[in-house]
Amino acid sequence: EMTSKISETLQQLGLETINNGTSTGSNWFSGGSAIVSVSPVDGQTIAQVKATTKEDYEKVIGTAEKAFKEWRKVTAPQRGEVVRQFGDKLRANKEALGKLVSYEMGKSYQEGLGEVQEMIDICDFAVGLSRQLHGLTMHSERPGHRMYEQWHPMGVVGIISAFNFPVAVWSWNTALAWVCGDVCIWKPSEKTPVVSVACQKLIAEVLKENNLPEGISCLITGDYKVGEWLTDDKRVPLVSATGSIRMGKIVAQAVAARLGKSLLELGGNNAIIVTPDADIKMTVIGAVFGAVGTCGQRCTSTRRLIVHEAVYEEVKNAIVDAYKQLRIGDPLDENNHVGPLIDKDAVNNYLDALKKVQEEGGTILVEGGQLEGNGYESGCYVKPAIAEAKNDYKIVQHETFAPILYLMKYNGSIENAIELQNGVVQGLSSAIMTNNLREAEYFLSHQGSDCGIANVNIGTSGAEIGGAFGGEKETGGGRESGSDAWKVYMRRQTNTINYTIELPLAQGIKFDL
Ligand code: UN1
Repeated sequence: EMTSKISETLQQLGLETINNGTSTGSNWFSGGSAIVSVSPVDGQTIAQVKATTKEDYEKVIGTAEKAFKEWRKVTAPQRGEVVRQFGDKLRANKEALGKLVSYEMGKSYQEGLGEVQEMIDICDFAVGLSRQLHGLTMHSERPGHRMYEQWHPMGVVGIISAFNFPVAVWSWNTALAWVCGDVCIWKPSEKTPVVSVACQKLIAEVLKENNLPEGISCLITGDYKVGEWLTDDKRVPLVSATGSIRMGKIVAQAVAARLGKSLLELGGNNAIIVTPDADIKMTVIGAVFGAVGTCGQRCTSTRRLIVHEAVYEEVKNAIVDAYKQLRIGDPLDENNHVGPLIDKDAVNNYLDALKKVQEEGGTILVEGGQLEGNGYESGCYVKPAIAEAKNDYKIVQHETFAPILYLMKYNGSIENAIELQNGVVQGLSSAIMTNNLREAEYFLSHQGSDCGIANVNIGTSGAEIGGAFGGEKETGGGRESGSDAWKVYMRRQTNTINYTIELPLAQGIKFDL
């Protein structure tokens, strides 16, 4: 049954009948077992969504393949127009969707709205892109020949997304894939199925209003097994996956085994380097938001603070003081800074990490722990913690998806800080706080940060959609969202046209008949 807190929101999103499976925007979800969505905010059941069966999956794939044949005939700017309309639907439903994201995932209402804003922004970006999917023209080595390249749609794109950005990451993929002429099958996290049904419903409305096939946007739900159907499926030329390194390695191998393409956005272990020339006030805001925002559950969350010895005590005291101000509680209450973790497993991982850092020799600076009592009934609320630790501790090398910040010291020059910062298997986001031009430029140079994202005087999280988002090493190498990330959703074709009555061969080869 629905809780009073969210029933109005579900109604606004047209999901009042979600529990009998009729409001998914598709009628394939018949046979599967129920996935129960429980809010980490108050432990209440939001709704049940039926899992996709293998039979359902075959229907979905068939529908998607058929839709692709239609969709690729629609011109790219016209596809952009459909994405523009989807952006408008999101604008009209921003508050309701943002609230549902907040309630189902546990991030603050502000962040829920911010997530929907990212969706709107990527739609706008994709609309512009729909007239700019251009290739290059080359000079042929043969006389009377013209050579150029064009980008064609790829087909069915599989999208596996994580609970932490339950709707935005889907939209970064779909908005681009759609203008590129692809159709999408989305496998959201089984921890956040209701928001995915809400999104599917909105796009299904847009497609219907435009007399376009529903299969342009498909939703499948369930656990990793449902994801495996996608990764193993030759009919899915591209699989975009966001999640843990462990999951990414499985996806990458399965997709590679059939020589498909994958786009991976996996774990981060993001650090801020704080130099002697850092603005301490800015550092505190950037580091605290980076470490505790979204309860430490962003890929870009700040995990490590690498502080120069000259400012170490000052920075340490300022951050510890700032943590005293943090209000933890219901994320829908705008007075709170930190909401819950996604579920009790996440709480256990967090507690385990705190234990491990101490076993390895770390010192707790800000005590963590699970919160109990009034307002914390879901069992998912924890205290953001800080530990002094060494970079080579096993637990520091590991991404714990929780608000734990590791503080470490560096001596001497910026090179030493960069060695620590790069000394992890992940390579997503990084930042330096400095007013020293030499240090900033060194950090950004080829000798500097090895991450996909490198920032100066801002934190590690909060990347804008206009840039390419993703990272190196075990982060998986994929790039989503802005810049030229669209290219991964298309296939490149090189075309050479001979407009003479001769047939000269390339490389000057003579072949006389
Ligand atoms: C993620 O955590 O998966 O940069 C994505 C940020 C957001 C996206 C994070 N714009 O923090």
